[in-house]
Amino acid sequence: MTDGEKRTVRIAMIGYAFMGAAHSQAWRNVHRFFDLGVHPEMAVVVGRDGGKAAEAAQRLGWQSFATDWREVIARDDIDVVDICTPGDTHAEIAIAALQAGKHVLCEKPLANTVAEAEEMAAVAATARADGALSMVGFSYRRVPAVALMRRMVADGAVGEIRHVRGQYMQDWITDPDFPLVWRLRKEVAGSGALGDIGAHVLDMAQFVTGQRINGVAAQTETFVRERPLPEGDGALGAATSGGGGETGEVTVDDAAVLIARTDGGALATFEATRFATGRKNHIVLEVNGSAGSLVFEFEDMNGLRYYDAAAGDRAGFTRIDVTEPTHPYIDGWWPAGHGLGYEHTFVNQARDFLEAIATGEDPSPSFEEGLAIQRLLTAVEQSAEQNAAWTHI
Ligand code: SOE
Repeated sequence: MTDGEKRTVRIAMIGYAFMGAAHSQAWRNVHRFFDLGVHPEMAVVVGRDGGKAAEAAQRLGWQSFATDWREVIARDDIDVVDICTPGDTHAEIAIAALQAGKHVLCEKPLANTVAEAEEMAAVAATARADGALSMVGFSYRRVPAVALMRRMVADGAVGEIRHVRGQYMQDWITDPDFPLVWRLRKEVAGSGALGDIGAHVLDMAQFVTGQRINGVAAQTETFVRERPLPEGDGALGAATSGGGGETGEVTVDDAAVLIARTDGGALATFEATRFATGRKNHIVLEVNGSAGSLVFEFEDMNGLRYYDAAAGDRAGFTRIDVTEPTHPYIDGWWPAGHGLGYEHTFVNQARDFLEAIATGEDPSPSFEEGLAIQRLLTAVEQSAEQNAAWTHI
C-alpha cells in the first residue's frame, strides 16, 4: 500500500526540548525507512509559550502548534499523544489522553511517584479495552545491539545468568556553577541521575535478561547542594547561569550506586551518575553467565561483545558487528557495516509503536513495566535513606 492508502495516524507532541527534538526526528523519518501499516502525520506540537512552540513547529516539522494540551487531546483529529515533558506532568497528561481514547507514548521515567505510576497503569489497562494503546519511551531497548543481546540471552548464549552489571555515566553538572535546571528539582523531575539515567540501565538489565530485580541496597549522593538559579528555559544543557547571584537547593540525587538481586538468582551492581568527569553518555551493560558473557557499550553502539565459554582455545571476547539485515531493526536502515546513531533508536521506537497501533498488539514497555521501574526507583531511594538497608521489591 502507498502511504496515501494507509490509515493516517495524527500525532500531537507535548513538549519540544531535547526529547521533543529526538521524537520529532523519529516521526519525520519512520515511514521513510520502515514499511508501516499506518501513516504518521505530525499534526501539532504543544508548548506553554506560543512563540517558542511556533518556532519549534517550524524547526521540527510539525503542521501546527498549540499552547493548551487539554484542548489538543480533546480534538477528534488527534490519534496519538506523545509526552515529552518533565516528569511532573506525565500522569495528568497521560491519564487525560488515555481517557480521551488516544494512544499514548510517554517518555521515561513513567512518573515521579509510584502512586502516579499506579494510577497511570490502571487507566492504561482500562483504556486498552477501548483500543487505546500505551508505551513508555525506554529508547535504549531499540538499539539493535541491545535487542540482539536480549535475543542471545533468551537463546541461551550465556547460560545461567550469574551477574548483571550496569552503568550510566554523564558529567554535565560537575561544574558547581551549572544552574538549577528542572532536572535538579525533585518537584519537577522526581529524582536526579537515578530516575533520569538510572531508570534506563535498570530497564535495559530487566529487558535483556528477562529477569526482575527483587531487592536492592543503595547509596545516593548530592555532591553540589546549592546552584545558581537559571535565566534560560532550564532545558538540559541549554540553561545559562543565573547571573543574579541567587541560588537554589538541589533536591535530587547527583549519583546512585546499588547492589541488587534478581528473581533468576543473579547478583547485580548498578551505577548512575552525573559526576563521572569525562563520561558524556557512557552506558555499559554486561551479563555474565555459566556459558558465556555479553557486553554492550553505548560508545560502540553498533557492536556487541560476546564471550563463548565453549570456544575452547579460540575463546575470547569477539565483537559482533550489529549491522546485518538479520539483526533487529537493521532491515529498515543501511547495508552491513554502515551503522546507526542515537537518533535511530527513537525512529525504531516510533516504528514499534506505530506497528502496535496498526496491528492492535500491545506495545512494550507497557505502563505496567514503567510502574515496575518506578517501584524499583523508590526502593533504591528508600534503601539509601536507611544507609543502604536491604530493600525488597
Ligand atoms: C539525560 O541527560 C538524558 O537526556 C536522558 O534524559 C535521556 O533519556 C537519555 O537518552 C540521554 O540523556
